[in-house]
Amino acid sequence: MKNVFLIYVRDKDYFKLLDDTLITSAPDPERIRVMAFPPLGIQTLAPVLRQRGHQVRMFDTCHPQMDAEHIARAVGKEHPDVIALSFLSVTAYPALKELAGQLKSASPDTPIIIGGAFASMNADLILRDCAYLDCVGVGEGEELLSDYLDNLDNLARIAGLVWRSSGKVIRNEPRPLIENLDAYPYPDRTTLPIDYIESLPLDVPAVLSLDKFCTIQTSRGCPYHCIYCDIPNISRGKWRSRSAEHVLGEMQQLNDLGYRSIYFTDDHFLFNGKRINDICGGIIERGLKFNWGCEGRVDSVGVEQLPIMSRANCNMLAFGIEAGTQKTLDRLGKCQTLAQIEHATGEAKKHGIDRVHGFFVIGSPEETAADVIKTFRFAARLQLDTFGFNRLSVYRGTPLWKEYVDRGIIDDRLDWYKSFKCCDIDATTIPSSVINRLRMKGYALLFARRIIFRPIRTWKLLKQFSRFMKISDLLKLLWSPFRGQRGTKKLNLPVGMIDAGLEQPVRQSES
Ligand code: B12
Repeated sequence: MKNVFLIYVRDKDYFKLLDDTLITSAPDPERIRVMAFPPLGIQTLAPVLRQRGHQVRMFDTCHPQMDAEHIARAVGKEHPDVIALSFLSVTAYPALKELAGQLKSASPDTPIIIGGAFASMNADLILRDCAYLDCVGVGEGEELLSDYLDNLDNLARIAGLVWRSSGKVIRNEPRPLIENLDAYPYPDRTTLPIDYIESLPLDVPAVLSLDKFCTIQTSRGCPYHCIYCDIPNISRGKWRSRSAEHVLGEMQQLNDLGYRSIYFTDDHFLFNGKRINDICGGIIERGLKFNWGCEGRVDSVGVEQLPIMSRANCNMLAFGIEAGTQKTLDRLGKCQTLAQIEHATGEAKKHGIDRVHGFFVIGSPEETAADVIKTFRFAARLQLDTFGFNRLSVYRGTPLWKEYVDRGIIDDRLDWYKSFKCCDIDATTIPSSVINRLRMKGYALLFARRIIFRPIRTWKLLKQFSRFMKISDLLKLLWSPFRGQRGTKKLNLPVGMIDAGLEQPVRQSES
């Protein structure tokens, strides 16, 4: 039996404590409400370790009493056998390093193992970069972490572990993907004294509902290869799922615990039509009372399951639309057509999905200003309720990162811990300043078309947002696309451009 501290490390830009002026009475002072996604990774791992006889204490650094100082004090006092740090993406890596340094000095003999998406794709580089870390668990942690706890004195035999031995970084053979995802207990959503509040992405604090909210993962992976996405890398291009029965068992538990809003973090929930049918049929049969949201591709079979999804209280469906020109869709490797986008979003609305959301990226390679305008015009025609237009970013481990390394734009050895906006580093894109201008015009077009052609639906949506939002925040939300770039946010640039003293890639017109 090992005593494990299992810690979810957050990037401070991705959570916001809910100001209790909104809530009259907070039942449990220790308990906090935070606008953030729950830490499903450690919620998933904790019950597995407990089931195997280990003692697990969970921490989420968004809790003021679980920040670095508090955790370091607890580590210094209790000296756990192992500290396991979990974090999601490149943006949280600086916070992770800082915390690891504090925990290592609080208990130098306690080994620190880390894991999560970014860690899995950069294990060797992280161990070379951060001396406070002892090893990295690559990929799924259910078997790997308990294997590690059982073999602390024989690390060479743990598949999927990257560890340090007499100054050398050693990578053990990869651990196969878990075949039977039904084999594990349901995530622990009760131990952490935190209520996670369903909210929109955080540049404007929009509380969507105060219903008891959580996330669930019913399948893993995606077999498609969009050039900007790391998921195929993480899931080795495979799609695997839990059985409908196993998922419904968890949903029954959540329903009975009072959860009334659930978001599926599946990379691609719409992949298997029959399974969707079985899950939705079970939700209806059992009379489960929660609303739920999920994400998927427009070309998936699941689109034909929309009628039963709607009857099963699916009230939010987000599609990876990305662009409104076939040229850019093909450049991004989306393997989907404009017609499929119109069909899927139209079907979703026709079958009563309350909020249909479209994810878009702008500033893609070879995308012109005219293409971006076409994308906004296309979006304006779609049956979407909400939409997000983010400048395309490149992350290590994606095909686009590899392309930029091959084109000599990114130095993989020196830039590995960064992510970049393509429009800041790729000469084939349009400049960021042009994108922001086009985005403002585009949002004006989208808002205008909604108010003129769908006034009732737009009014309903605004009413939904304003239920828990201060009017000032609602106005900030509506005005946010028109505020343009605020202040001089330091650009993330590759060493090659910094050394050349370049602030922008040298574009044809300028050369
Ligand atoms: C849901 C999600 C979000 C949610 C937040 C979820 C959260 N928990 O906070 C939101 C929408 C807020 C979000 C935001 C972002 N995300 Co996101 N997100 C995801 C998504 C789709 C699923 C994550 C999830 O819930 N997994 C389910 C749980 C069970 O899995 P897990 O946490 O990975 O844990 C498992 C293993 O990793 C492992 N493990 C985890 N911790 C540990 C610890 C140890 C010690 C060990 C041994 C193992 C281990 O075991 C667990 C069980 O198997 C992933 C895609 C993916 N498939 O990973 C992208 C993903 C992680 N996100 C990504 C990105 C880029 C971002 C953003 C930067 C996007 C942006 N520009 O805003 C932000 C950053 C947010 C931040 N830093 O907090 C990228 C990361 C790429 C990279 N190289 O860093 C991914 C891979 C998506 C992609 N398309 O490439 N995201």
